[in-house]
Amino acid sequence: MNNSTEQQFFYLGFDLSTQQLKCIAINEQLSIVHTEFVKFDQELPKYGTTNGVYVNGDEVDSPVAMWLEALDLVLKKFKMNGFPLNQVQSISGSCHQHGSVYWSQEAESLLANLNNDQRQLVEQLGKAAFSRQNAPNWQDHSTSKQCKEMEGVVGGSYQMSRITGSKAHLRFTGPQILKIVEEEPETYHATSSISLISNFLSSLLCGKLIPLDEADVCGMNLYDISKRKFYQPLVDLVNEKNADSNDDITEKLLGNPVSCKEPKKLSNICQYFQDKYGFNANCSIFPFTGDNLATICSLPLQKDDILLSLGTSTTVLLVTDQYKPSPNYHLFIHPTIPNMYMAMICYSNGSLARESIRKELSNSNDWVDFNNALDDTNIDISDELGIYFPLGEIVPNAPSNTIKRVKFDPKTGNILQYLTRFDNVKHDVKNIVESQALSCRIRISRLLTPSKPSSTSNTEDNILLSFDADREVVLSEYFYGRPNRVFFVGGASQNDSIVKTFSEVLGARNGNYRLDIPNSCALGGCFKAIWSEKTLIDNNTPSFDQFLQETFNKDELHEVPSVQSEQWAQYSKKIVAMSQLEQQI
Ligand code: XUL
Repeated sequence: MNNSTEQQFFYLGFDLSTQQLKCIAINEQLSIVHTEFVKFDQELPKYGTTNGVYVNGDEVDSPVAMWLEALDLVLKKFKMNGFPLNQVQSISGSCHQHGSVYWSQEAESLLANLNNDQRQLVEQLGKAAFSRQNAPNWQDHSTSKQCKEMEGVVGGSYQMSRITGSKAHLRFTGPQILKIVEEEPETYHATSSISLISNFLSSLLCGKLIPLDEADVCGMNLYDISKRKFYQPLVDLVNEKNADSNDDITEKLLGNPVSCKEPKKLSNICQYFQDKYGFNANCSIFPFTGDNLATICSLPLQKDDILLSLGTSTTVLLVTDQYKPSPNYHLFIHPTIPNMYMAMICYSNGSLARESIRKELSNSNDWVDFNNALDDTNIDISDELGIYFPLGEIVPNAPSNTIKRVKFDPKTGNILQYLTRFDNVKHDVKNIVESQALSCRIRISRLLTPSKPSSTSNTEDNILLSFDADREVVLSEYFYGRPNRVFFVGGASQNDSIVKTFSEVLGARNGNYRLDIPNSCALGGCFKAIWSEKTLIDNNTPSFDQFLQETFNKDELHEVPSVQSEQWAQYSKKIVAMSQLEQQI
């Protein structure tokens, strides 16, 4: 140990993603002091995974044993590189969402008896601790039948989203478990407990089975978010399908999840990790959560703040206190701020769609021509709208190669004409970025704190829209909400013109920022670990968002230049047209 690390306290954040296990250590100032990772395909080749998974038709899963090996390996790297694990005060982390691990009847005693007898985790738990050796992965899409069965019980997609925060999704854990009940009854019967990946990892560190995390449980389609308990008719469905035994799914899920209302220490790190890696016996383990949920913990995000990832796909994460579910997005309980939720919208089309227009515009490999067109105020698209989905889209649900261009009446928003081309590809440049941003704005606006309509917005309260397939929403609900701040991350967040357009359409009141957070999931785990530990020691520790606000290094945030957020009102005119266009898909 060198002088600089002497007497200091550290906090670890794990990130078990599909392709690697990463672990980061931070100090009291929230600075990263050490990082280690294990890449599954490259460093554990004997499992023969590709990008961390096995793909078999529409089934996608990962070997649980590989994750056990990765946990030992990543900690071994910390130790070999001389990191003082005995100075780690607390640990939390994140894992990819929706995957499920099936523990055997022996799991509990095997976990309780883990010891440093030279054998690795994989040798001590091995096959015996699991009734199913592979964990279904979020990329699995083999559960259409189960999604239909589950939505049949609750009365459709809107009802499902109202109760569980999301409509039924193929990757969600409820449909995945139901499929195992139906297709692998022996496996299900041999299963003592089922965990998400998040409480699988915390169970290993605690040496005992840990219940689900209440934020991550919202990715299962089983939890009634308003009532904060499993939704009985869905529980009954799973139990009834398993007619051969009296197994109760809620018992297998280890009862009530661990509440996120206040930090809850799960236990100290178990003896195995103390003996093998030198962890302090008092090192606390706090609940692990899902990767997207940890991402919002990596920044001082407050109510109405948005984290917008402009990557190959587009992902919107929003902190909200409005529980207004819709089949268009997901709502999860916030992992660290009581009475808040995280909304998530996942689009499949992002940078690839923009790139295809860029290629139509010019042969150049850079974005100069594209950006010049986007910034050109002489190109008027105020009565035009275009949507561009070269890939099949999630919201709105659309097959691949859905591309539509229209002219509409700017006074009413009514579509006047469908076009095969605009006069010039430059119009497509402006339309693609604008419509991508507008789609985000429309879908988040009902979740933002409602405010008075701006004087320029021409609201027609009696016009009804139906973005939400099962019910209609008053148009004005889409006009009033404006984000507090928008934080842009991902590849295109470096493009001034794209980010400026998104910022103007979204109309944040208190600034638009961009930043680089390559370690967001693991960092979210670190921040949760340090804040939880401090709150338990000192009751006066500020709330999670205040704590980060005070401690976060502001130098990492870069303000987006020259945004005119008052442009926001003019885009309201396009909302009716967008609604009509989407309904034609
Ligand atoms: C979210 C989702 C993915 C996984 C893997 O619903 O399926 O983001 O969490 O990252």
